[in-house]
Amino acid sequence: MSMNIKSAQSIFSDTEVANVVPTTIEQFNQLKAEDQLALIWFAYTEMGKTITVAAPGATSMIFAQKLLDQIKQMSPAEQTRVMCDLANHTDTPICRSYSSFTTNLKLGFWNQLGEWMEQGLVASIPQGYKLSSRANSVLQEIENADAGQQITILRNAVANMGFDSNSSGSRPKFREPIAVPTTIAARTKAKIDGITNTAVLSYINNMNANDFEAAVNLFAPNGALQPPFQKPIIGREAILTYMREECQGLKLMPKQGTIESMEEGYTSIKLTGKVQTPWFGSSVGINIAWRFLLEPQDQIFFVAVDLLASPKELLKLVRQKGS
Ligand code: 45D
Repeated sequence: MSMNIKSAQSIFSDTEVANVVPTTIEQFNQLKAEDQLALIWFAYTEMGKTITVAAPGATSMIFAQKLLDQIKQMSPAEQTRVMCDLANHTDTPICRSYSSFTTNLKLGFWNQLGEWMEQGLVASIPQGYKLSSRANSVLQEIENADAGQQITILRNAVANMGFDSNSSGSRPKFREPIAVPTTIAARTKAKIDGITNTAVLSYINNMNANDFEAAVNLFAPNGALQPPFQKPIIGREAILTYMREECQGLKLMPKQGTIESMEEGYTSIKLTGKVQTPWFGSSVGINIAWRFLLEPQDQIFFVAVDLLASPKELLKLVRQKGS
């Protein structure tokens, strides 16, 4: 049997991922817009007690500034309307512009609105707003999740909003300024218990240096990267575009790994550890597994990044044969 993406996806298949993320998002999407906005508001302000959101890169925010200023000028009723439109995926010019933003820009946009709501410059959630009982149980589930899962849920909720005229989702994105890779001398070198494989170590080191071209060159030409709860992104060019949009300033901290020989000279490697996002820095460590499938010449044929169900999963490396 030769390797394909489907067989690659099933390596280390006992890895337990945080299903709380897709299930709460699905329930969240069923709520009415007012409940969605209030729920995020409650979740966000409660989390704010324990974590400080890093200010987004000022340069990128220029792309959202026009829209933000436009909203700031509106009456409170119009402001509430725009926010509901975003949650409802209504076809409006603002919802279309929002959909053309990268995920980070969407987060920066809401982060600014949130600050303005707090300062009373933009319409806030009405005092004493009562969530429906369904919304309350979704909020409860989010509160029970770990911090890495919580911020992933918030991020996905924000990413889904707006109106996308192109249902395939492959719309042109605003180009964000591309970060300059860290100078060679200043780069960190990952140390991962149990792993000496150069391709995997180089992947981690290049990602941590924002050197996405070098990271992508480690992939086979038809290689694939599968982000948490997403379909695989296939081919070097698509992966590079994705990395430039989604991976700037990430800190990958794999701690341990295990390696297995596969048929036809392939190798599979699983790493577990933490990832930090520039949004929350060291205050949130997201529990992650990387599942690599390497070709005989060690090019990356496939890597899945999984959000782990619990910290227990960090230690579950050796595959239980026959289970
Ligand atoms: O609606 O190796 C208000 C890959 C109320 C690549 C609000 C990766 C109203 C390969 C509060 C105003 C990327 C896959 C809204 C690795 C309202 C690779 C605002 C993994 C919306 C390792 C809400 C990377 C706000 C990972 C402002 C796992 C919410 C990265 C803000 C994970 C939420 C990054 C923020 C995550 C969430 C970032 C800023 C989970 C950020 C989350």
